Amino acid sequence: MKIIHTSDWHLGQEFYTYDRTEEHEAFLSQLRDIADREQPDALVICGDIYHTATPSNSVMRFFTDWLDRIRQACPQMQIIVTAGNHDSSSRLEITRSLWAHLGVTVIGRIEKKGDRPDIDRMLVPIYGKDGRKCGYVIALPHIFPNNFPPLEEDAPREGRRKAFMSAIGNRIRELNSEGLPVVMTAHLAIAGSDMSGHETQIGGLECTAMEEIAVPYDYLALGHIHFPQTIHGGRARYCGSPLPVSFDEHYPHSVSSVIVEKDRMPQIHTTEITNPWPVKTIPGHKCSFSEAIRILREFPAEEKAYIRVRATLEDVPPANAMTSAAEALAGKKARFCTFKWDRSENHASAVTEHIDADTIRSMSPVELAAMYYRDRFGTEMGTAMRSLMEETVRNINQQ
Ligand SMILES: [Mn+2]
Repeated sequence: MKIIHTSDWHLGQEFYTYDRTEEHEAFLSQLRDIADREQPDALVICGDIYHTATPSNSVMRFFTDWLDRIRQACPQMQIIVTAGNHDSSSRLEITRSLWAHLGVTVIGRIEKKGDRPDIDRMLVPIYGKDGRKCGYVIALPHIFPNNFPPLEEDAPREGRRKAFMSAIGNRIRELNSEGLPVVMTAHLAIAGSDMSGHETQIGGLECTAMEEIAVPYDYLALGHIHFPQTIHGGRARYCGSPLPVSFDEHYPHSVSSVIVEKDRMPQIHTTEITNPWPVKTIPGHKCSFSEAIRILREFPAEEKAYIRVRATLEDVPPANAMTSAAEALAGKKARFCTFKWDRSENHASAVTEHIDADTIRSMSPVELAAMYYRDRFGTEMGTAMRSLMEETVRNINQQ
């Protein structure tokens, strides 16, 4: 069985207020060409189709139109779409029954059949070009670790994920009497993976141990972590996001094609995606603010790029920082986005220098966050961020 494995499209993402349709279009037309050239049996899209749970009408239409174009490039290919943590699981399923007529299986969430979770709905038989069954895809969407449905009433929360995984394992063993290859999808963070480029640390409860996915799969197609990597001795892989979602994802992005055979190592090859608007941090070395602006002025006028300006912060950011950067790029194609401030050696961190446990106790969580923000980014936390923090604190207190 041959599959194309992709995830983390983040359609509808605005990058520092810039619209990314041009890049998403460039990616999807490359994906269409790959499907056309490789004619795989299945395409698995492992979560984070959209960047937000409420994508706009035009973004949803964009997805629909492109998924259909990709399908037409390889009509016998089955397409499996699962929800990621960024997607609304129920919104994704709105068009599920229509897509089913076109060989597209959409799984946003785990549904119930009677009083038990419907596991069979997630087990998708795949048919090859000769019309014969050539494997299975177990389409597991993103589920928060504590939200796995119980198999039996009153089953304790902590054990539910494990019980659910072994129920999937048992069912696929039962179904797959022919011994066909099995691909499983998941959108989660496997403990010990390389999380380079992710702004926030993923850890603790949010990580899943590899052994917890006790399902007899031949290839585990993962989404969630954007840095592409093969793990678990070659049997599991994060295909990575096809485009950078943040400035720290400045590595090659690709989609993976995988040949999966029973009891054999998957054969993986990747196709790099050409991005019309790469992310660039300028300059690539530490320097003063004025030096950074001087280098920015030399940026080629015709080059398309999202620009993050890197400069050393002596104290607080210069008042004219944004205007200086915008002026340095005036008349050029490049899009100025933000700054990355390096701390000067002699600039002490407010948090590490001036704070002790008693001070922390006397501060509200929001004040503490505001101080951290000031220290980390050299500027005040905005009102929107501040009210979001306050709302979060209120929610936590209520719970
Ligand atoms: Mn993602």
